[in-house]
Amino acid sequence: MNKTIIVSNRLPLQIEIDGENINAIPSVGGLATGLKSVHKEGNGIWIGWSGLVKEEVPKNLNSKIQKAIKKEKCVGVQLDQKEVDRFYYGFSNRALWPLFHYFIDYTEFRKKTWKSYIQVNQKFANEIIKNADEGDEVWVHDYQLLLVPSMVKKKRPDLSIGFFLHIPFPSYEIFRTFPVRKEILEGLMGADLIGFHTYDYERHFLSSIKRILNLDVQFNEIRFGDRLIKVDSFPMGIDYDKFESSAKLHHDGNKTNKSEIQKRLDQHLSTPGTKMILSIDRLDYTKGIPNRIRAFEYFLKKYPQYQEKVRLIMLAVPSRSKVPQYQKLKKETDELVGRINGEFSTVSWTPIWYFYRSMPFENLIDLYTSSDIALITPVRDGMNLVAKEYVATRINEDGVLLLSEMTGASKELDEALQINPFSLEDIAKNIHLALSMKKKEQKRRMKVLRKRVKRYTVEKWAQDFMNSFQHGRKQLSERINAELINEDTLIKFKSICSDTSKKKVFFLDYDGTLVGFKNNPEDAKPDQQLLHLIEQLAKMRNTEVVIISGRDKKTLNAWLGHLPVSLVSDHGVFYRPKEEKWEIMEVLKTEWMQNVLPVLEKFVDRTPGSLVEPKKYSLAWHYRKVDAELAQKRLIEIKTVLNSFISNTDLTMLDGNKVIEIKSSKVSKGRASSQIQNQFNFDEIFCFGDDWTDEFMFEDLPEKTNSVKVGLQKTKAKYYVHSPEEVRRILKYLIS
Ligand code: GDG
Repeated sequence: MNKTIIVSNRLPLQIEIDGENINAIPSVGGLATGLKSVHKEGNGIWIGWSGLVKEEVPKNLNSKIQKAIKKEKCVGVQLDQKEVDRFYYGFSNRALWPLFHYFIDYTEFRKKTWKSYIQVNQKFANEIIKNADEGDEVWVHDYQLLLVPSMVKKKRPDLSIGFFLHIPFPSYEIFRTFPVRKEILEGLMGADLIGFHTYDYERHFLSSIKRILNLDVQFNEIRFGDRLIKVDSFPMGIDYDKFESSAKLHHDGNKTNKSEIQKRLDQHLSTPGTKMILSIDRLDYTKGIPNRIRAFEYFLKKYPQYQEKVRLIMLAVPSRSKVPQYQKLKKETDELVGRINGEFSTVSWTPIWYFYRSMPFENLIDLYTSSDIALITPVRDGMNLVAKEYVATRINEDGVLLLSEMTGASKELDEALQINPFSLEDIAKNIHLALSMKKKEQKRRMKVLRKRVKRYTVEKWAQDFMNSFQHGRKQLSERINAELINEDTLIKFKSICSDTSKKKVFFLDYDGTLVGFKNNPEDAKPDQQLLHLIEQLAKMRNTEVVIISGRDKKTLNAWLGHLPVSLVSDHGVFYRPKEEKWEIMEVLKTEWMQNVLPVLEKFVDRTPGSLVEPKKYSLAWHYRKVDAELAQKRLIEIKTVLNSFISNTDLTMLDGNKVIEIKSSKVSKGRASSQIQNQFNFDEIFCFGDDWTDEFMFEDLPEKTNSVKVGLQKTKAKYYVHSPEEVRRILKYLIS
């Protein structure tokens, strides 16, 4: 049975060293809960860093620590202090984190940290490769490991790789500023499924893929070489039951055994008419903390009736305190809280209670259940689980959630009061609205919110991702109805070729079959190696080679005319039998071109990067260099316009690889290859092609044909291979 390997920067455990004793204490965080069924209950393993740097671990305890980690079904990736400083604090948290959260000014690109990021990602990849058995599934998490998918896929194409990004993916205009934008995207292209919290992040990512890597995207699938990469959104949820049941327990619990925090909260709430506003986050500049404090100050000034009645409780958990921007934020927050408390406090009231620390889970529940309002104001946040946790603890269906529209959670939590975190006016107005909201309205909203958070939990999220992952694997095997060429097929082909008594023919498409696609059509000129290969093939006893292409005869002549092969140009309009002159295969009318050409030229005027290629018997509109999104739009327009031109004619419109071609429906590679076959009646036929125009050959040639598709699309061919390089390897083997 295949296993799943989960990979994240940090392992879901904490190592405690007590003298010679080592304890690996499992974390109870959301991710660990969501992945429990895949990890501990399945036969999975989790690969990551233990949180201890090499220098901290006494040498004699190393193997003990690894053992303790292994007991938790985990595998440790060891990092030293320099690696943590450069890979984690440096590149991950001083370059990627700010960039992905739209803080371009904070984004520091340094070659040294980038090098370390590559090297540590390779370390993770090596550990995966070491631990993976044939056909395993690998699920990689988050921005610290963006290069891991490709590093693994390169060495182990048998593994299915999923990737989930927990933070936003920024818009193309932000992402394009990053010096290693291309390398980052290429790093992800090893994955088979890429998940984001929201559709917005998905579309930003696809936009960068189209523009920076110039790849083909259809709906939510990226064509990468011969692979299809699926991109989708999976909004992460929480362990709902844990929060709800803790809140119930808190509600029904022993009233005499209250925590210190709860006693303080009760004291404040004991005065009639008093209310509490809560915020919880890591002290991070993405969380909009200074704006929140300023907005609260503005609120107290604008609505003075709430002074001495309303209190803001702010729990800010220390985070990345080694990074200067976080130190600056800490200072700013301290000063703001100090100033406002100094300005507004009275003998019995301080407006802001500020805790700069982390609290035990039970105290979080005290805070959530005692607060009338949760004020969540990030300027950017991938999801924000605090918002969902607040909702889950509101067992009486009261309370109001004020949620920044810049969080991923805002896409799902429609019934929250949504705020623009950059507008103090908007925040203050909504605090006022929340404080004066009737219980009935609070309940109406909270009911809907709770239903959503309860339904889509973290377990459901993990399940959904895994299902989509496995579905993708199944779909791939169904999509390819042809058989991958293996050693047995090669032996069969070879024995056909060795039988000199039989008349054999090779119908070979050119672009995409013998040479890979190039951005510039002229760059696909055959190299010496290819010319030699075709020549040798054509010199085999009793063997004909026919190069059959959509290209014009001038190009074919110039590139391949000197070889002892037959040539078919323009999809089957012209034919040059071996060592003879060009002849016409189909007599075609061309008057229609005068009407269609101006239409295509108009499209060229309006579509930068596109061009018209007038051929002798057809017209082609190329859009390979057009901005991907504009191309999509224009394609719909041009097809509509052209369809009206060609209805009731014998013209047809072919939708090719970044080209639309109008030509007579009397011409096709299928018709041309069949004509040649009928003329010579070959005993054995080989046919290699990669796109839809070659499908006509696969369909029209006799049943006995050994037809080979290059690429993973659905096909009528019997066999398939992955790339033109493989075609060349096969042909080389046949002539050897
Ligand atoms: C990243 C993305 C995305 C907080 N203080 C204490 C404490 N917490 C817990 C909360 C919550 C978690 O930490 C914070 O999660 P968030 O989602 O709000 O934010 P990030 O840490 O920035 O997480 C974020 C998330 O990944 C998941 O994909 O939603 O957008 O930035 O669970 O309860 N827990 C305890 N004591 C505290 O003092 N015990």
